[in-house]
Order: sequence, then C-alpha cells, then structure tokens
Amino acid sequence: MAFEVTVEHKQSLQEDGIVKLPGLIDDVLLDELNRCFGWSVAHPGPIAAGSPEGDNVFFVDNANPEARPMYRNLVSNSPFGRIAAELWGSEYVGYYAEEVFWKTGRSMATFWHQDTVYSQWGGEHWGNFWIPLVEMNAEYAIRVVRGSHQGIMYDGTTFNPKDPTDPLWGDAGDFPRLPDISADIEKDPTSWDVAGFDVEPGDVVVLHPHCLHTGGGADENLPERKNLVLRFFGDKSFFSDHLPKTKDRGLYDHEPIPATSGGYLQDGDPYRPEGTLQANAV
Ligand SMILES: O=C(O)CCC(=O)C(=O)O
Repeated sequence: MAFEVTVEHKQSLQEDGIVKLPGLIDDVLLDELNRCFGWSVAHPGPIAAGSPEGDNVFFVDNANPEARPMYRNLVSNSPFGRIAAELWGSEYVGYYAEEVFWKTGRSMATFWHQDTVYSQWGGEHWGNFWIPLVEMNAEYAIRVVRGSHQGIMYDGTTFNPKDPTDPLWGDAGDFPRLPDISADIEKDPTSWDVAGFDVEPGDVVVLHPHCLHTGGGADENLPERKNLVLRFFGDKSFFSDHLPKTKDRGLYDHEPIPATSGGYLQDGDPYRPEGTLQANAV
C-alpha cells in the first residue's frame, strides 16, 4: 500500500522543521539505497571529506557529479518526489543531489550547523530526505533545534574538530557566530529545544536544511553509522544570493548556476537549474 502523508506529518514539518516517515522505504528500494551507498564510498567525489579507510572512519561525500545519473535513476524509481509534493502541497519537485555519511569505530559527530549558509537556497520548499541504513536511536540520528528553520542564519562551521563553531565565513560575512549547542546542552539539557527520533532502515526523516541540525558519531554503542541524504526543492524555493563574495568560497565552489530559462540564476529567481530532474513526475 502506498505511504500516506497525514495532516500531522505536514504540520510537524511546517512547525518543527522535521518529520519522521516510518516505513516509507520498501525492501527493494532499501537494497538499491545500500548499493548506491556502497558505490559512493568506493568512488569519492571532488569534495569528499575524510577517508573511507581504517578503523575509525569519518567519511562524507557530497554531490558527486559521477554519481548523479545513479541517484537520479534511484529518485525517479522512488516515492520521494510524490512525498515531497504532498508534504509541501507543491506541484513541482526538483531533485538536487546526494550526501553520504559513513562513520565507524570511534568517530566524531557532525557538528551543529545549517546547510543554507553553505548554499544559495532560499524559501520554504527545501527538504533533506535523511535516510538511515542502520538502526540507531535519536542520540545518534539526525536532530534539529525545533523551529529553527524559521530563525536566524548563523555563520557555518569549518568542522574543525578543535572548535565546533570555528566560523566558515568570519569577517567576509555578516552572520552571527554559531552558538556551541552541544556544550550548552551538556551543561543544561533543556537549554535548546531539540527534536529527533529513533530510526531503523525503511524510515525517512525529512528536515528543512535551514534547521540547526547535528548527526551523531560512532562509538562502542553504534560501531557503524551509515546514512544517506537526498535533497529536494519545490514551488516555494528560490535562488538566494546571500553568500559572501570572497575568493575563499568556504567549503564549496559556488559557480553561477545556469537556469532552465537561459542565463544564470539571479537573487530571488525560482530555483530551476538547467538539467534538474523533476522528481514528482509519475
Ligand atoms: O547525518 C549526519 O551526520 C548529518 C546530516 C546532515 O548534516 C544533513 O542532513 O545535512
């Protein structure tokens, strides 16, 4: 039976910035996701971070151009486009790219951050489909500061293990420095209103990428943590020119983005890059 998006799912995504969709993925799609994950780990792309070798792996790959046909094919054979359309009430759903996380042994958490301070994404209709490939409890899974998708844009982190709030843009930008949310929570567990879920393979967690979010590490309680993220956007998404114009462009290379209508995307344009897969087409 097709997964049914409920009023509660839509409300949770709108208000909290996160929702869990239990059992959305069937066994066939799960096998395919595991196959794609294995391929990504074996073929790191140009902006992969960490190494997939050794006992304590921290490996993240992001938007590998070589992987694009494989993930596009997966997305067009998945219910993800329809689900995003229903969650948002959007006619158009575009597929953006994948991100792959593999942590083993003793491996650090993904520090608290917002994706939007790394990317030219604006608007309500952006969604990370965060997909666990092993069972994990909420402490190890993805967690967000509830409602932060509607809040301040903080500076990014450079993911420097010595300083989780080391500013990505610093003086080149005009963003407040990230608070040290992990340290705050350690001192006082009620200092931030955090939302997250226990998950198992088959579940999907959807979050708005402007949410302050973190992902757990690996340790003796979870010696292997594997998950994928597939990103989508809808009618209410636009190109937002909010990143500082600096030669040092942070973690990513932000080249102008060719638009389907010709030319390049400009501030406020509907987000419709050339070559986008319309992901809700059936
Ligand atoms: O799973 C993780 O460790 C982090 C996920 C994340 O940063 C994201 O979904 O953008």
